[in-house]
Amino acid sequence: MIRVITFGTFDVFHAGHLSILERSKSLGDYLIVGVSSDAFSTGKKKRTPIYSENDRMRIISALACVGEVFLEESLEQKEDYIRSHAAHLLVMGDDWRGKFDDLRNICDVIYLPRTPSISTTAIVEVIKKT
Ligand code: C2G
Repeated sequence: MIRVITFGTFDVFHAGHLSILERSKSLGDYLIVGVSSDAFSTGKKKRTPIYSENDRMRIISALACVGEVFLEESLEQKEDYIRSHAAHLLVMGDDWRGKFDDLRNICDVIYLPRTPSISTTAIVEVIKKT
């Protein structure tokens, strides 16, 4: 039973988010997702998420590929989250390539390619212009 963990804000949920979650699940048996809190995400992206952390967690937890979700409050707690959820494999998008290599002493770490040409920022820009 391989437990996979991944993290993200997943604001304005789109097909790129779905793809990384489905690919993450396919690398193991059970997928755990850390959803970035509003405060953490605002600090990271310099923009308040459009969907609240509660709504983002509800959307992610309703997906067939997701076993459970929890709130991710900081990057520094990543090791604690991996340990407390007994994860064997950390999956991140390749925009984070190299950033979590230190965690290889507690679990496997894989960076998957991002889906091209889709992002929350681009969607928001299109909506603004419409
Ligand atoms: N993603 C993707 N393709 C896209 C857009 C996003 O594969 N076109 C992936 C990202 O690589 C990430 C996940 O979807 O793995 C969530 O993306 P974000 O919400 O932008 O995540 P981020 O805020 O970078 O949070 O601890 C790290 C963070 O929580 C990661």
